[in-house]
Amino acid sequence: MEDGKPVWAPHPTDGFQLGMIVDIGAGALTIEPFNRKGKTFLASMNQVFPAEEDVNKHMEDNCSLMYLNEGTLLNNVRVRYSKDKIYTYVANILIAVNPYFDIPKLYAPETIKSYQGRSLGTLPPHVYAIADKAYRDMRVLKMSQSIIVSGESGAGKTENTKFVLRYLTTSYGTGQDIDERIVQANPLLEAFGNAKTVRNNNSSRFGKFVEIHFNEKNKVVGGFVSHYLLEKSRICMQSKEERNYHIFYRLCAGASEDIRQRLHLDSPDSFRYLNRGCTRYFASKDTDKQIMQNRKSSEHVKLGALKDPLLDDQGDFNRMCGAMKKIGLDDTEKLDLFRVVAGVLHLGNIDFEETGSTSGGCILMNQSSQKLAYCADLLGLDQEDLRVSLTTRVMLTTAGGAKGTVIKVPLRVEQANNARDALAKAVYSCLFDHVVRRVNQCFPFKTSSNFIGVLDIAGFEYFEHNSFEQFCINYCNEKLQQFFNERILKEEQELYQREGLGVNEVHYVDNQDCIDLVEAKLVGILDILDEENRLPQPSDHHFANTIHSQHKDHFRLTVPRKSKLAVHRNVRDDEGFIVRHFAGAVCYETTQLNLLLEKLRSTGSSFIRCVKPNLKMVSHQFEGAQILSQLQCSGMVSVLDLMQGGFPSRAPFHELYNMYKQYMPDKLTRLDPRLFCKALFKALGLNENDYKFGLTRVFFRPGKFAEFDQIMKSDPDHLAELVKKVNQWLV
Ligand code: AOV
Ligand code: MG
Repeated sequence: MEDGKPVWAPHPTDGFQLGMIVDIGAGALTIEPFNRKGKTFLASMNQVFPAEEDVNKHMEDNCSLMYLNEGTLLNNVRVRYSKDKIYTYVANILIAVNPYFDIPKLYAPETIKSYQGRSLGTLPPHVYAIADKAYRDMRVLKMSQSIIVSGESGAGKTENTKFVLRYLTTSYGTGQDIDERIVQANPLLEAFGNAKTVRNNNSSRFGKFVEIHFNEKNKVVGGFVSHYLLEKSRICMQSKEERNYHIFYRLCAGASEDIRQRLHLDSPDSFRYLNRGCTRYFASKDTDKQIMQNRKSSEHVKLGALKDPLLDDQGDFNRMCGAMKKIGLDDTEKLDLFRVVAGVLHLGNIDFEETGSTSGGCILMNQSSQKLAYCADLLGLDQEDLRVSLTTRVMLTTAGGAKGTVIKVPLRVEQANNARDALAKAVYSCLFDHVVRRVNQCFPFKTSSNFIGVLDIAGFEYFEHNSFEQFCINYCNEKLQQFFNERILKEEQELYQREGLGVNEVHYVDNQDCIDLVEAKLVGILDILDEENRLPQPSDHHFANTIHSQHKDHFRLTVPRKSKLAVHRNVRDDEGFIVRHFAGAVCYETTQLNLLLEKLRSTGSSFIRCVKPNLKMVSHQFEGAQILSQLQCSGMVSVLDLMQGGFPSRAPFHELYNMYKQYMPDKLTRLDPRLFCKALFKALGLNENDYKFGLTRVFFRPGKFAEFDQIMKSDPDHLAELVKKVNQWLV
């Protein structure tokens, strides 16, 4: 970097601004922004990056730029986004910016056709190109593949996952039912596992790995869905302006009169599990009186005030029923699912009151007997059993010696409330397991040769209050980040080795210490939590203290994730982060995660990094600073560092040969592709530091392939000049 050259310097909201270095100090640079002449500011050396000469130029593969750094990456993605080009490669990794509107033809059937069998990079970047690469790799290498889709909440993971599934089943299916079923399973899974959150109106509250299985002829034979970490707390309680799972509202809004009566449904307002999310969809200026009036208006009487104007619960209900039919669920099965959903709602409406007797304990409040009756009926339980289990707890006494006797201890109101909520969560999560199991029966397969799996898990999350569930999600993401580092780095290294390039090892930021903090035996957070749960009187405070005393001065503990995003957004310290609501099922979940990673490790992998362009969830708005955070968090910036020091552009000899032979003299084209390239490069007098010859391809330093390509495709006069040069060299 030098005086007078354009640079990218930090900007608080845009991420970077274009400027010029006007002075170089000991640790800082003085920058003059291009659009505010004379208004200089200081920036530290490591925050300023060289800019491309033409900042309006954009590249399909970011590695074709001359300078690979976070400034040029952000700018490239920005320029492309402004032209509705939402996909960009960084070598083989796909960046996908959520456009928040339907880009015409982007996913049309003819677009699907055009990507079939085409190598990555021959057509504009697309999620279809990644899907096709996975398919071709599977076929050629005879090895299962995985596509890992990541990004923060609302970045577009689930949508891109669906595009991959649609692409593969359309392109390589057999045209039978199975293809459509794999696609149609999604609306059903989303109905039971997605909800409106403040970050995404259709947020997946579970992770999934969808495998499409292929036979020896590489045709689709079936599918399999595994699911991870359904968020259970949402079933009983939602944060402000969030909702419970879609299915509850859809059922209330869309069920036929007959079903409504059989399930005793009412508007969502009348159910505790739906009306506590404080979800009032009225403008904040509305007075309470207006809100009450709105509530009384006919629409609200019919659908309930919890109707979200952005969501079409009734239409979605019909679409969901359509999907259920397509995957082969009949009306009885459908009604059975709805019974359980309604049962959970009625369960939530059961209230308790003190008995007033000396023995303590509680009884059902007056109106609750009816709710209990509904619930028992819908869930197929005995009313009395249900009442007893909600108001008492079973204890095994060892008094009197030999065998323990079972006694029933009455519960206090607060304990009974907890028992009710725990039961609701258990029932709903069993229901969700059942839905996934049932979906899997819709696309069975006897044998399969290989599969392509698509992983879509909830993205890294931070809320004002982060519970155990956020902790699990973030831990999951941390593990995947490690896998990403491992893969990209390892593959890059292996390729250099295979091609005999003799390049030094590449280094990257490792997050093993963060993972150890969570999962180390005995001293890891999960083991400490497990221990705490076994204590007769577990407490938040004791748990937090143990963690802090075990990990004094652990830098990950003051900042939970070593990500600029977390620092940026003032994520609270680890104590608050972890201890707030802790609940069981720890060991189980970490085992459902290790299996997944084992599976991923045994496959070839591709990565899609989704990016959320703005917090308002609107189209055509590029909030640079927060996009930059996402690119940093997803490891893309580290990848650029790696590429900048390596040889990011590469082209097989035969490809170069085919591309340029038409311009070259016969004498040259008679050589085999490798020699052809060698001769051509020598003749052109290319700088030997800019490229390296491997066994099968040429590797270029950042930006050098673009330069070379430009020389080759320049005007005819210049080309004639080149050919003359080559001829001379050949003599
Ligand atoms: P997520 O899966 O990454 O969030 P989604 O895939 O649900 O995010 O995307 C959020 C919303 O963005 C969708 O409902 C669409 O409205 C819009 N969207 C995303 N991708 C596209 C696209 N390619 N074209 C048009 N609109 C799009 V989360 O599940 O909350 O982490 O856990
Ligand atoms: Mg999602």
